[in-house]
Amino acid sequence: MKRAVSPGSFDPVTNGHLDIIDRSSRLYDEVIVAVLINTSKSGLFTLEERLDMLREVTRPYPNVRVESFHGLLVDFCRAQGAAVVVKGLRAVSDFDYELQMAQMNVGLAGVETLFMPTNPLYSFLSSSLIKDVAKWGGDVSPHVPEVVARRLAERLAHGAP
Ligand code: COD
Repeated sequence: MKRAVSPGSFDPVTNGHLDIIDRSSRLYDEVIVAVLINTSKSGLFTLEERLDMLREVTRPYPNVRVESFHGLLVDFCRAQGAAVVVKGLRAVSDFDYELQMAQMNVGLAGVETLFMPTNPLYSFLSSSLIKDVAKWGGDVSPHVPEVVARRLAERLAHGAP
């Protein structure tokens, strides 16, 4: 079975992430969306909330499963039997750091990275931009799944930073 991991913080998942997950699901038998448990950085959404949103938006994909991980991504890949990580590339600015991580991951464990060019419709999207726009009352509904737009509105209405 050809299995790939699509990792990230997903705080929250955007249409850009979802596009990469959708396209990966056509290339691999199974795609594991892996949410990093980052104890040193608190996000807008808790880990459980991110997992919930991801599980809801990936429900139409029978070969996509959502998990969390901590520590090294390559250890998670090894434990899951995945030899490939899929990453979306938005711009040259993404490339420098992504290349370093990809080379490190090959060196550490022979885990390869497939870089998928972003869909031009979503090339400007990031979770932080979405949170910033939503925080100031901008309409993010064209850029995120419906469940995310709803949760953002609820969270920000309750006074989160
Ligand atoms: N279009 C296309 N792709 C996109 C878009 C978009 N609009 N937005 C995001 N993406 C893709 C990118 O590939 C990105 O890498 C991925 O989605 C996730 O994005 P984020 O912002 O949710 O997540 P990041 O960048 O914070 O995630 C970083 C990781 C968790 C993948 C990384 O830190 C990691 O692997 N950490 C584990 C620790 C580790 O192994 N460290 C050593 C690395 S060598």
